[in-house]
Amino acid sequence: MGTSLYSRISQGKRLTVRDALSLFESDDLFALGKLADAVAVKKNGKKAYFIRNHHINPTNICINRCRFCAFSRSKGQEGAFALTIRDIMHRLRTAGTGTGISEVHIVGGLHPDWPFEHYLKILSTIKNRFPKLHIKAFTAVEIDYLAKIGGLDLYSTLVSLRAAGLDSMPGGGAEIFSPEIRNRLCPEKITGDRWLEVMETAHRAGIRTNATMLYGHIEDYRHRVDHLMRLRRLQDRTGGFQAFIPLAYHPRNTEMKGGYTSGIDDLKTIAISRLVLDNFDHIKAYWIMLGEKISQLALRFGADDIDGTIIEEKITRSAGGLTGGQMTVDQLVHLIKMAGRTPVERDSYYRKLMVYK
Ligand code: V47
Ligand code: SF4
Repeated sequence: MGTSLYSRISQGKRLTVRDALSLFESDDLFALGKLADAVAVKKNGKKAYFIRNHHINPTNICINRCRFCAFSRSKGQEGAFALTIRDIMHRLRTAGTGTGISEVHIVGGLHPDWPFEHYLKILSTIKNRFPKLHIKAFTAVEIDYLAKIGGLDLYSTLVSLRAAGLDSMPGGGAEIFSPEIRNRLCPEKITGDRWLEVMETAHRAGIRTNATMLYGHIEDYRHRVDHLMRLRRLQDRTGGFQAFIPLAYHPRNTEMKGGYTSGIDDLKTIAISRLVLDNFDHIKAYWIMLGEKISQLALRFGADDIDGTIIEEKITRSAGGLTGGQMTVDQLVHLIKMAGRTPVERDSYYRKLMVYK
């Protein structure tokens, strides 16, 4: 890394496309980590956040069948599943017992037969039974689909979902925005521009969301930088994103094959995200995809959040995730403390629930 870039970053100057590319091309991982760590500490102190959460995937039946997705199935195919609302409630009751989860994260496939009302019913049934549970549900891809099947515009779709119980939205489905890569990864999926439009509309409707980037497959650094810049531009306009989560590609059981990402690339991507996305408060090192040890290191390379207890995660596991599906609060607290950070249990809006000294 050149000295002028180093000093510009230290002074908090906004990175250009060219700067970001040269960071990706640099081998100076330690300098990069130090810069990103300084930004993270400036934004969030020495805190590292986690949440008690539970994931529910209502169905893996999906009309899109993205090439990197090992989770989805076609209707009638072996391994296809669709939970009833009773099943969902049963899972929530068991997950909530004794663990005190504060958030449920619901994402799934685009089911060919479920009507819009079914999604409203999922939300309202959960909300009626667990009024304090925060519902983070449906990626921008699902919201676009719900608007289509419900025959409403995006804004009205989001308002109806919110009235039924939706509190915020996760960041999935972003993949890589650039059409040349996206068309090869997931030709059936909404475009990058449409993903951004859904998020912009959600932010305008007062719904906070996250953003992700799937990396380590067929893209190159230019595409990652383009992706980050588009997110930064939208965030400048709306301020509605809470956290950015780089998602490391997992190749097992997918049509695309390829290898796992390297730990070096994972840390680099976390650090550069922290530096480029100067208008995002939080960078999340999603431990279930990065593995426990890399996510721990990531807490010293720019990340300030490692997601949560996550009981029953299926998307990563279907694609060869190397970690188990659950960590206890004690394990998360230990992992964070060993990284030299203060564990803070948060709610879905990053308000502190408990600080573990
Ligand atoms: O949209 C699918 C990705 C996403 C694979 O917002 C894969 O807090 C790697 O978005 N290898 C879902 N990734 C997960 C997601 C997420 C996770 C945790 C927290 C939040 C949040 C969001 O997983 C999908 C897709 O981009 N994905 N297949 C795969 N083989
Ligand atoms: Fe369907 Fe999402 Fe998997 Fe694509 S990534 S096939 S949209 S479940």
